[in-house]
Formats: sequence, structure tokens, C-alpha cells
Amino acid sequence: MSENPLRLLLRKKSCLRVMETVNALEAIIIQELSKDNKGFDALWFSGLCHAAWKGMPDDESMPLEMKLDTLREIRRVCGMPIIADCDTGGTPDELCHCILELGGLVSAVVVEDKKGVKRNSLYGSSVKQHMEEISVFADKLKQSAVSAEKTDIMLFARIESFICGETEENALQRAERYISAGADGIVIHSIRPDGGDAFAFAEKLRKAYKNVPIIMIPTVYSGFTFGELRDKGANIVIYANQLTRSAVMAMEKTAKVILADGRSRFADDNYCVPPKKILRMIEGEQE
Ligand code: SPV
Ligand code: MG
Repeated sequence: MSENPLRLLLRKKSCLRVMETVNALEAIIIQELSKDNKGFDALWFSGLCHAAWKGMPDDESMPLEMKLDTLREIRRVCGMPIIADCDTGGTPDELCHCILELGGLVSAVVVEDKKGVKRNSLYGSSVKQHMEEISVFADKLKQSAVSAEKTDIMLFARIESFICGETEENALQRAERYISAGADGIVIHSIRPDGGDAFAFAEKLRKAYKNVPIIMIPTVYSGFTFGELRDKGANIVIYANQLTRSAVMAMEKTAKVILADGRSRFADDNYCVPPKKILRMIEGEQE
């Protein structure tokens, strides 16, 4: 069996750039930008953005089959490694089943340590979010690590301590337990505009674990460059939702201008790619 491509990339590079991709067209765009080892290293199958394109809430209610269908669509057009957002993963059995189904489609999964009805982390403390007991989540990881090994998928534990108002000590204790339970890496999430809690955590975790990959998601602390985040300890930086957010802005702008002008000429000339570009993207160069 060939080596997991994400594991391989993590050995070759100190830090990877990963971009949100939740449909085949986004995958075509990112793959095109990432030729010759430049551009992005892998794709983030964002639960939030995938739900958004389906017009559904980001609350883990989407059937697994719908996610698998989209991942197969992405796989048909793009060979880049995929990191899949598995939310809380549900029960241990549900998570194991999900990982087995994802075999051959993705290179890594991320599972977060919250419980109850899942709410998006970017809400922070403005909605009720509860963390799972450390031992319960560690057991869930231990069980799912067996499925991850079978399918050669990397298992990342996502720590939500800073989202739920918990301390750095809590986050570090969780990291230690999750790594001993079989997590291959840690995602530390933060919604502090200066990212200070995630950076301090990464510095301490690195002292204890030299080689455990750390993922950062700088949606809120977006002022830091890739190089700065690498220097603060990230091995993977995930740009989790910028493609979807920029598409929404562009689509609203275009639709509004067409309404205001009563024709599409200005929008066509200024806000839209030519139809032939779309044809080239999905059908390749024609004679
Ligand atoms: C996602 O992209 O779905 C994530 C990252 O889980 S966040 O939206 O910040 O929770
Ligand atoms: Mg998510």
C-alpha cells in the first residue's frame, strides 16, 4: 500500500497550507493553483462550508451519505490529500463507521471534543457549547484509532477548550490524553483575534512532543502570515472558509448589479469569468 500522502508531506515540509474545498469546482480551482509543489498542499473538507452550500445548518445533522457523495465528486477531479471535518463524530461506533466509509477518499479526519448538539465554534460563548469528559473523548479516540489504522487515515483530535472558555491547563491535559489514546495530531482552535491562547498552547505542547503535528485554523486571527503561524508552532494551517465566503460576496454583488442595471453587461465584463473558462475547467482544452 502506498504511504498516506499527508503523512508523507508532513515529513517533507515543516508546515502545510490547506484550503477549504467542499465541491468539485473548488477542487479544480485549488488543484490548478497547486501544481509543481507550489500553492496549497491539501484540501479542508469543511463541515460549515459544505453544509452552507447545501443550505443546511452546521449541526452535524447532514447524513454521512451526502458527505460521501460530495467527497467522491471531489475525488473524481482532484488527487490532492483531503482532511475531513468529522465534527464530534457522534458515538464511538458512529465515528468508527464514518472513518471506515472515508477510507480511500481522505487522508485525515478531525474530531472535536464537544458533546450534545454541535454548534459551530465561531459562535464561541454566545451559544451553549459543552466539552466532552476527557476520559470519554479519549476512549472514543482509542476506538476510532483502530478504524483509522485500518484505512490508513490520520486521526486528529481537535481541542475546543479555548472555544468553551476553558484554561490552557485543560487544553494541555486533553492533548496529552488524546495523544496517548492514539491521536496522530492535535488541532487547537481559537477565536481570539490575537491567537494568543493557541500560540501559548502550541509552544508548551511542542516542548513535550517534538513530532506531534499541530493544526491551526486562523479564521479569526487572520492577520498572521503563513510563515508567522509556522514559527508559532503550526505544522498545518487551514484556511477553513475563505472560498465560500468570497463566493457569497461575489454572487450577491453580481446578482444585485444585474437587478439594478436591468441587464448583465456590466456584471459580465467586471465580475464574471468568461463562460469558456468554466468549460475549460470542466472539459479541458478543446480542439
Ligand atoms: C469548519 O470549517 O467547519 C470548521 C472550522 O470546523 S470552524 O468553522 O472554525 O469551526
Ligand atoms: Mg466544522
